[in-house]
Amino acid sequence: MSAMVETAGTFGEAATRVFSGVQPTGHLTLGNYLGAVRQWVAREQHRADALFCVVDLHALTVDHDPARVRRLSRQAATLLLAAGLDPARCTVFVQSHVGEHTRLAYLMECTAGVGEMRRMVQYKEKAAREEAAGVRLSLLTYPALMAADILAYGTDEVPVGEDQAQHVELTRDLAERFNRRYGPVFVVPRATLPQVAARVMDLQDPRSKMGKSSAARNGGAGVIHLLDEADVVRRKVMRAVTDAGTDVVYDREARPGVANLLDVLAACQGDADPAGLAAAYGSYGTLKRDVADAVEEVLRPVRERHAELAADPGYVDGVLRAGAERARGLARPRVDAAYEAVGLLPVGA
Ligand code: AQP
Repeated sequence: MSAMVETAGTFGEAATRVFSGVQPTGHLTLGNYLGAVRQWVAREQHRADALFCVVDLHALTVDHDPARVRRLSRQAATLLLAAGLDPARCTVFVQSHVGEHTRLAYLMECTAGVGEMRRMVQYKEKAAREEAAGVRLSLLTYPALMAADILAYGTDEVPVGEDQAQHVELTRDLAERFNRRYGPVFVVPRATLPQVAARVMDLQDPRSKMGKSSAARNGGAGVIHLLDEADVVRRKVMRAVTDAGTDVVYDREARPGVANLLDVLAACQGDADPAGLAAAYGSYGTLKRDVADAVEEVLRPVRERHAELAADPGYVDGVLRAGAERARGLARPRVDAAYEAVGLLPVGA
Protein backbone atom coordinates (compact mmCIF):
# COMPACT_ATOMS: atom_id res chain seq x y z
CA MET A 1 0.00 0.00 0.00
CA SER A 2 2.65 2.50 1.00
CA ALA A 3 4.60 2.11 -2.26
CA MET A 4 1.48 3.08 -4.20
CA VAL A 5 0.70 6.00 -1.96
CA GLU A 6 4.20 7.38 -1.76
CA THR A 7 5.01 7.47 -5.46
CA ALA A 8 3.28 9.02 -8.40
CA GLY A 9 4.42 6.03 -10.43
CA THR A 10 1.21 4.11 -9.81
CA PHE A 11 -0.47 5.87 -12.70
CA GLY A 12 2.56 5.83 -14.95
CA GLU A 13 4.06 9.24 -14.14
CA ALA A 14 7.79 9.56 -13.61
CA ALA A 15 8.74 13.17 -12.86
CA THR A 16 7.81 15.12 -9.76
CA ARG A 17 4.28 16.33 -10.31
CA VAL A 18 3.51 19.92 -9.37
CA PHE A 19 0.07 21.55 -9.31
CA SER A 20 -0.99 25.05 -8.36
CA GLY A 21 -3.64 27.60 -9.26
CA VAL A 22 -4.91 31.11 -9.10
CA GLN A 23 -8.50 32.28 -8.59
CA PRO A 24 -10.10 34.78 -11.00
CA THR A 25 -11.65 36.66 -8.08
CA GLY A 26 -9.92 39.91 -9.00
CA HIS A 27 -6.93 41.29 -10.88
CA LEU A 28 -3.75 39.38 -10.07
CA THR A 29 -1.58 41.11 -7.49
CA LEU A 30 2.08 41.45 -6.67
CA GLY A 31 1.32 39.03 -3.80
CA ASN A 32 0.19 36.37 -6.28
CA TYR A 33 3.30 36.99 -8.35
CA LEU A 34 5.95 37.03 -5.62
CA GLY A 35 4.27 34.39 -3.46
CA ALA A 36 3.45 31.92 -6.22
CA VAL A 37 3.72 32.68 -9.95
CA ARG A 38 7.39 33.67 -10.05
CA GLN A 39 8.36 30.24 -8.60
CA TRP A 40 6.18 28.51 -11.17
CA VAL A 41 7.96 30.38 -13.95
CA ALA A 42 11.55 30.36 -12.70
CA ARG A 43 11.66 26.94 -11.09
CA GLU A 44 8.75 24.56 -11.29
CA GLN A 45 8.14 24.40 -15.03
CA HIS A 46 11.83 23.57 -15.58
CA ARG A 47 12.22 20.85 -12.97
CA ALA A 48 8.85 19.11 -12.76
CA ASP A 49 5.82 17.95 -14.68
CA ALA A 50 3.87 21.03 -13.70
CA LEU A 51 0.20 21.93 -14.10
CA PHE A 52 -1.08 25.47 -13.52
CA CYS A 53 -4.73 26.20 -13.38
CA VAL A 54 -7.09 29.16 -13.38
CA VAL A 55 -9.40 27.86 -10.67
CA ASP A 56 -12.56 29.56 -11.86
CA LEU A 57 -15.00 27.39 -9.88
CA HIS A 58 -13.46 28.79 -6.70
CA ALA A 59 -14.46 32.28 -7.81
CA LEU A 60 -18.12 31.25 -7.54
CA THR A 61 -17.85 30.69 -3.78
CA VAL A 62 -18.39 34.42 -3.18
CA ASP A 63 -20.80 36.97 -4.60
CA HIS A 64 -19.68 37.49 -8.22
CA ASP A 65 -20.54 39.04 -11.55
CA PRO A 66 -20.55 36.33 -14.28
CA ALA A 67 -19.15 38.59 -17.01
CA ARG A 68 -16.35 39.72 -14.70
CA VAL A 69 -15.38 36.16 -13.75
CA ARG A 70 -15.24 35.26 -17.44
CA ARG A 71 -13.11 38.30 -18.23
CA LEU A 72 -10.79 37.75 -15.26
CA SER A 73 -10.36 34.07 -16.11
CA ARG A 74 -9.06 34.93 -19.53
CA GLN A 75 -6.93 37.72 -18.11
CA ALA A 76 -5.44 35.42 -15.46
CA ALA A 77 -4.55 32.79 -18.07
CA THR A 78 -3.03 35.46 -20.30
CA LEU A 79 -1.02 36.85 -17.37
CA LEU A 80 0.35 33.43 -16.45
CA LEU A 81 1.66 33.09 -20.00
CA ALA A 82 2.89 36.70 -20.01
CA ALA A 83 4.76 36.06 -16.76
CA GLY A 84 6.65 33.28 -18.53
CA LEU A 85 4.80 29.98 -18.21
CA ASP A 86 5.74 28.14 -21.38
CA PRO A 87 3.06 25.78 -22.74
CA ALA A 88 5.87 23.65 -24.18
CA ARG A 89 7.13 23.06 -20.64
CA CYS A 90 4.01 22.96 -18.51
CA THR A 91 0.24 22.52 -18.69
CA VAL A 92 -1.89 25.65 -18.36
CA PHE A 93 -5.66 25.24 -18.21
CA VAL A 94 -8.96 26.34 -16.72
CA GLN A 95 -10.44 24.28 -13.89
CA SER A 96 -14.03 24.19 -15.19
CA HIS A 97 -12.81 22.73 -18.50
CA VAL A 98 -11.82 19.52 -16.73
CA GLY A 99 -14.83 17.79 -15.20
CA GLU A 100 -12.66 15.48 -13.08
CA HIS A 101 -12.17 18.25 -10.51
CA THR A 102 -15.85 18.39 -9.54
CA ARG A 103 -16.25 14.63 -9.86
CA LEU A 104 -13.53 14.13 -7.30
CA ALA A 105 -14.62 17.04 -5.12
CA TYR A 106 -17.73 15.10 -4.15
CA LEU A 107 -15.62 12.22 -2.88
CA MET A 108 -13.53 14.70 -0.92
CA GLU A 109 -16.71 16.07 0.67
CA CYS A 110 -17.52 12.50 1.64
CA THR A 111 -14.07 12.21 3.22
CA ALA A 112 -13.88 15.54 5.06
CA GLY A 113 -15.71 16.56 8.23
CA VAL A 114 -17.74 19.72 8.74
CA GLY A 115 -15.61 20.65 11.77
CA GLU A 116 -12.33 20.71 9.87
CA MET A 117 -13.89 22.81 7.09
CA ARG A 118 -15.16 25.33 9.64
CA ARG A 119 -11.67 25.64 11.13
CA MET A 120 -10.15 26.97 7.89
CA VAL A 121 -8.92 30.53 8.48
CA GLN A 122 -9.84 31.63 4.97
CA TYR A 123 -13.42 30.39 5.47
CA LYS A 124 -13.76 32.36 8.71
CA GLU A 125 -12.37 35.53 7.11
CA LYS A 126 -14.39 35.35 3.91
CA ALA A 127 -17.59 34.21 5.64
CA ALA A 128 -17.40 37.32 7.83
CA ARG A 129 -17.04 39.46 4.71
CA GLU A 130 -19.83 37.72 2.80
CA GLU A 131 -22.42 37.84 5.56
CA ALA A 132 -24.43 40.63 3.94
CA ALA A 133 -24.65 38.87 0.56
CA GLY A 134 -25.21 35.47 2.21
CA VAL A 135 -22.48 32.90 2.85
CA ARG A 136 -22.52 30.22 0.16
CA LEU A 137 -22.25 26.57 1.11
CA SER A 138 -19.47 26.29 -1.49
CA LEU A 139 -17.35 28.72 0.56
CA LEU A 140 -17.36 26.15 3.35
CA THR A 141 -16.71 23.19 1.05
CA TYR A 142 -14.19 24.97 -1.18
CA PRO A 143 -11.16 23.22 0.42
CA ALA A 144 -12.68 19.87 -0.68
CA LEU A 145 -12.64 21.10 -4.28
CA MET A 146 -9.10 22.39 -3.80
CA ALA A 147 -8.08 18.99 -2.44
CA ALA A 148 -9.62 17.40 -5.54
CA ASP A 149 -7.73 19.86 -7.79
CA ILE A 150 -4.48 18.70 -6.25
CA LEU A 151 -5.12 15.00 -5.69
CA ALA A 152 -6.57 14.27 -9.13
CA TYR A 153 -3.09 14.69 -10.61
CA GLY A 154 -1.01 12.62 -8.20
CA THR A 155 0.58 15.88 -7.17
CA ASP A 156 3.77 15.70 -5.12
CA GLU A 157 4.29 19.41 -4.51
CA VAL A 158 2.02 22.44 -4.36
CA PRO A 159 3.92 25.74 -4.65
CA VAL A 160 1.75 28.34 -2.89
CA GLY A 161 1.94 31.42 -0.70
CA GLU A 162 1.63 31.06 3.06
CA ASP A 163 -2.13 31.75 3.10
CA GLN A 164 -2.80 28.49 1.24
CA ALA A 165 -0.59 26.28 3.42
CA GLN A 166 -3.51 25.35 5.71
CA HIS A 167 -5.57 24.12 2.75
CA VAL A 168 -2.68 21.98 1.53
CA GLU A 169 -2.35 20.51 5.04
CA LEU A 170 -6.05 19.62 4.90
CA THR A 171 -5.49 18.06 1.47
CA ARG A 172 -2.77 15.86 2.98
CA ASP A 173 -5.12 14.78 5.75
CA LEU A 174 -7.87 13.95 3.26
CA ALA A 175 -5.50 11.98 1.02
CA GLU A 176 -4.22 9.96 3.97
CA ARG A 177 -7.71 9.34 5.31
CA PHE A 178 -9.03 8.26 1.92
CA ASN A 179 -6.08 5.94 1.34
CA ARG A 180 -6.50 4.41 4.80
CA ARG A 181 -10.22 3.81 4.33
CA TYR A 182 -10.41 2.73 0.72
CA GLY A 183 -6.93 1.78 -0.46
CA PRO A 184 -3.98 3.57 -1.98
CA VAL A 185 -5.26 5.93 -4.64
CA PHE A 186 -3.71 9.30 -3.82
CA VAL A 187 -0.19 10.65 -3.56
CA VAL A 188 0.14 12.68 -0.35
CA PRO A 189 1.27 16.15 -1.50
CA ARG A 190 3.18 18.84 0.35
CA ALA A 191 3.15 22.62 0.13
CA THR A 192 6.32 24.40 -0.96
CA LEU A 193 6.63 28.07 0.03
CA PRO A 194 8.98 30.69 -1.39
CA GLN A 195 12.01 31.65 0.74
CA VAL A 196 11.02 35.31 0.72
CA ALA A 197 7.65 37.06 0.29
CA ALA A 198 5.52 34.03 1.14
CA ARG A 199 3.02 36.56 2.52
CA VAL A 200 3.13 39.98 0.88
CA MET A 201 1.19 42.45 2.99
CA ASP A 202 -1.17 45.26 1.98
CA LEU A 203 0.85 48.47 1.62
CA GLN A 204 -1.83 50.47 3.46
CA ASP A 205 -2.48 47.85 6.13
CA PRO A 206 0.72 45.85 6.61
CA ARG A 207 -0.88 43.52 9.13
CA SER A 208 -3.26 42.21 6.43
CA LYS A 209 -2.41 40.14 3.37
CA MET A 210 -2.26 41.92 0.03
CA GLY A 211 -5.32 40.31 -1.58
CA LYS A 212 -7.22 40.68 -4.81
CA SER A 213 -10.42 41.49 -3.02
CA SER A 214 -8.90 43.97 -0.57
CA ALA A 215 -8.71 46.25 -3.61
CA ALA A 216 -12.50 46.34 -3.68
CA ARG A 217 -12.71 46.96 0.05
CA ASN A 218 -10.33 49.87 0.60
CA GLY A 219 -9.93 51.46 -2.81
CA GLY A 220 -6.90 49.36 -3.66
CA ALA A 221 -4.25 51.86 -2.60
CA GLY A 222 -2.38 49.13 -0.76
CA VAL A 223 -2.59 46.52 -3.53
CA ILE A 224 -0.24 46.47 -6.53
CA HIS A 225 -1.76 44.75 -9.54
CA LEU A 226 0.38 43.08 -12.17
CA LEU A 227 -1.10 45.33 -14.84
CA ASP A 228 -0.64 48.60 -12.91
CA GLU A 229 1.26 51.20 -14.96
CA ALA A 230 4.64 52.44 -13.70
CA ASP A 231 3.29 55.71 -12.25
CA VAL A 232 0.57 53.85 -10.35
CA VAL A 233 3.09 51.40 -8.88
CA ARG A 234 5.35 54.28 -7.83
CA ARG A 235 2.49 56.19 -6.19
CA LYS A 236 1.31 53.15 -4.25
CA VAL A 237 4.80 52.30 -3.01
CA MET A 238 5.69 55.89 -2.07
CA ARG A 239 2.45 56.15 -0.05
CA ALA A 240 2.96 52.81 1.69
CA VAL A 241 2.30 52.95 5.41
CA THR A 242 5.59 52.64 7.28
CA ASP A 243 6.16 52.58 11.01
CA ALA A 244 6.76 55.11 13.77
CA GLY A 245 10.58 54.84 13.74
CA THR A 246 12.87 56.37 11.13
CA ASP A 247 15.68 53.80 10.89
CA VAL A 248 15.36 50.89 8.48
CA VAL A 249 15.37 47.59 10.35
CA TYR A 250 13.81 44.23 9.47
CA ASP A 251 11.31 43.35 12.18
CA ARG A 252 8.06 41.78 10.96
CA GLU A 253 6.36 42.09 14.35
CA ALA A 254 7.33 45.58 15.45
CA ARG A 255 7.85 47.16 12.00
CA PRO A 256 5.52 45.29 9.61
CA GLY A 257 5.33 48.10 7.02
CA VAL A 258 9.09 48.40 6.55
CA ALA A 259 9.59 44.62 6.77
CA ASN A 260 7.02 44.18 3.99
CA LEU A 261 8.87 46.66 1.74
CA LEU A 262 12.14 44.85 2.43
CA ASP A 263 10.50 41.49 1.63
CA VAL A 264 9.20 42.85 -1.68
CA LEU A 265 12.60 44.31 -2.56
CA ALA A 266 14.37 41.08 -1.62
CA ALA A 267 12.00 38.96 -3.69
CA CYS A 268 12.30 41.29 -6.70
CA GLN A 269 16.08 40.98 -6.39
CA GLY A 270 15.97 37.19 -6.62
CA ASP A 271 15.42 36.23 -2.98
CA ALA A 272 18.07 38.43 -1.40
CA ASP A 273 18.13 38.48 2.41
CA PRO A 274 15.63 41.17 3.53
CA ALA A 275 17.35 41.71 6.89
CA GLY A 276 20.67 42.16 5.11
CA LEU A 277 19.18 44.69 2.68
CA ALA A 278 17.97 46.86 5.56
CA ALA A 279 21.55 47.82 6.44
CA ALA A 280 21.96 49.66 3.12
CA TYR A 281 19.18 52.16 3.90
CA GLY A 282 19.28 55.26 6.05
CA SER A 283 15.72 56.45 5.36
CA TYR A 284 12.29 55.17 4.37
CA GLY A 285 12.30 57.48 1.32
CA THR A 286 15.28 55.85 -0.39
CA LEU A 287 13.99 52.39 0.46
CA LYS A 288 10.61 53.18 -1.12
CA ARG A 289 12.25 54.57 -4.26
CA ASP A 290 14.28 51.38 -4.68
CA VAL A 291 11.22 49.21 -4.05
CA ALA A 292 9.21 51.13 -6.68
CA ASP A 293 12.07 50.72 -9.19
CA ALA A 294 12.51 47.03 -8.42
CA VAL A 295 8.78 46.26 -8.72
CA GLU A 296 8.55 48.14 -11.99
CA GLU A 297 11.56 46.19 -13.34
CA VAL A 298 9.69 42.98 -12.60
CA LEU A 299 6.26 44.09 -13.83
CA ARG A 300 7.17 45.97 -17.04
CA PRO A 301 8.01 42.88 -19.13
CA VAL A 302 4.90 41.07 -17.83
CA ARG A 303 2.71 44.06 -18.76
CA GLU A 304 4.26 44.34 -22.22
CA ARG A 305 3.93 40.64 -22.98
CA HIS A 306 0.36 40.67 -21.66
CA ALA A 307 -0.53 43.40 -24.17
CA GLU A 308 0.87 41.27 -27.02
CA LEU A 309 -0.92 38.11 -25.92
CA ALA A 310 -4.21 39.89 -25.21
CA ALA A 311 -4.19 40.96 -28.86
CA ASP A 312 -4.13 37.29 -29.87
CA PRO A 313 -6.92 35.59 -27.88
CA GLY A 314 -6.94 32.69 -30.34
CA TYR A 315 -3.46 31.74 -29.17
CA VAL A 316 -4.46 31.81 -25.51
CA ASP A 317 -7.61 29.77 -26.24
CA GLY A 318 -5.49 27.19 -28.07
CA VAL A 319 -3.12 26.88 -25.11
CA LEU A 320 -6.05 26.42 -22.72
CA ARG A 321 -7.73 23.86 -24.98
CA ALA A 322 -4.58 21.75 -25.26
CA GLY A 323 -3.91 22.17 -21.53
CA ALA A 324 -7.39 20.95 -20.59
CA GLU A 325 -7.08 17.98 -22.89
CA ARG A 326 -3.82 16.88 -21.31
CA ALA A 327 -5.12 17.55 -17.79
CA ARG A 328 -8.24 15.47 -18.45
CA GLY A 329 -6.13 12.56 -19.64
CA LEU A 330 -3.95 12.74 -16.54
CA ALA A 331 -6.77 13.08 -14.02
CA ARG A 332 -9.32 10.61 -15.35
CA PRO A 333 -7.63 7.28 -14.42
CA ARG A 334 -7.02 8.38 -10.84
CA VAL A 335 -10.52 9.79 -10.39
CA ASP A 336 -11.97 6.59 -11.89
CA ALA A 337 -9.84 4.60 -9.45
CA ALA A 338 -11.13 6.69 -6.55
CA TYR A 339 -14.75 6.11 -7.65
CA GLU A 340 -14.15 2.42 -7.79
CA ALA A 341 -12.33 2.36 -4.45
CA VAL A 342 -15.25 3.95 -2.58
CA GLY A 343 -17.63 1.32 -3.93
CA LEU A 344 -19.24 2.93 -6.96
CA LEU A 345 -20.01 0.59 -9.82
CA PRO A 346 -17.66 1.17 -12.76
CA VAL A 347 -19.33 2.23 -16.03
CA GLY A 348 -20.03 -0.79 -18.22
CA ALA A 349 -19.23 -3.30 -15.48
N1 AQP B 1 -0.31 38.42 -0.41
C1 AQP B 1 0.19 37.29 -0.85
N2 AQP B 1 1.48 36.98 -0.62
C2 AQP B 1 2.02 35.82 -1.07
N3 AQP B 1 1.32 34.92 -1.80
C3 AQP B 1 0.04 35.20 -2.06
N4 AQP B 1 -0.91 34.52 -2.73
C4 AQP B 1 -2.07 35.22 -2.71
N5 AQP B 1 -1.88 36.36 -2.03
C5 AQP B 1 -0.59 36.38 -1.60
C6 AQP B 1 -0.69 33.25 -3.40
O1 AQP B 1 -1.07 33.39 -4.76
C7 AQP B 1 -1.62 32.14 -5.23
C8 AQP B 1 -2.96 32.39 -5.85
O2 AQP B 1 -3.80 32.98 -4.86
P1 AQP B 1 -5.36 32.86 -4.88
O3 AQP B 1 -5.84 33.30 -6.20
O4 AQP B 1 -5.76 31.52 -4.43
O5 AQP B 1 -5.74 33.78 -3.67
P2 AQP B 1 -5.87 35.34 -3.46
O6 AQP B 1 -5.09 36.15 -4.40
O7 AQP B 1 -5.64 35.52 -2.02
O8 AQP B 1 -7.38 35.52 -3.86
P3 AQP B 1 -8.65 35.64 -2.98
O9 AQP B 1 -8.61 34.60 -1.89
O10 AQP B 1 -9.84 35.67 -3.83
O11 AQP B 1 -8.39 37.08 -2.43
P4 AQP B 1 -8.70 37.66 -1.05
O12 AQP B 1 -7.91 36.86 -0.04
O13 AQP B 1 -8.28 39.06 -1.18
O14 AQP B 1 -10.19 37.51 -0.90
C9 AQP B 1 -1.71 31.22 -4.01
O15 AQP B 1 -0.60 30.34 -4.04
C10 AQP B 1 -1.60 32.16 -2.84
O16 AQP B 1 -1.03 31.55 -1.71
